[in-house]
Amino acid sequence: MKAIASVIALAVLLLVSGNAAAADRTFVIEYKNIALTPARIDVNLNDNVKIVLYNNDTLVLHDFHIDGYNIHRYNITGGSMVWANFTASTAGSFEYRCKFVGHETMKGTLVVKDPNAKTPGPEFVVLLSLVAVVVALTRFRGKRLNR
Ligand SMILES: [Cu+2]
Repeated sequence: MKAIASVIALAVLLLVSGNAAAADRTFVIEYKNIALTPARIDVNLNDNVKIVLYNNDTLVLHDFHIDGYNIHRYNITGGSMVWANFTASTAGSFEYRCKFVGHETMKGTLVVKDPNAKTPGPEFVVLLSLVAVVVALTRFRGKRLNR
């Protein structure tokens, strides 16, 4: 019985633990017609992130801010590219935006996920069912032996 319990414990550990390594991630955010594309960027915790900012509004000045990461790029001229490199060291959702007056619609969300967060997936339900069956069988066998 201890062997079965050990195998189940090991399986649970394997299912709920991740071991994703930090990756190099590059994104291009385009400024066009007072909008930012994409409006959402997803990375994993500790990824090395490079965001290239391309101002495709030829005659309009923009800027870029992720306040939660203390990233600020000012006066991105029309037709130019500027970039920001950083390590995604804090998990969560962070707004990025242009702060020019009238550019409030130029915003998006940087989502930094922790791949090692303990969030069991659907396979966990299968495992729990298996545990329930093993426990039930053990009790049944125990009752028969006690007669
Ligand atoms: Cu702008």
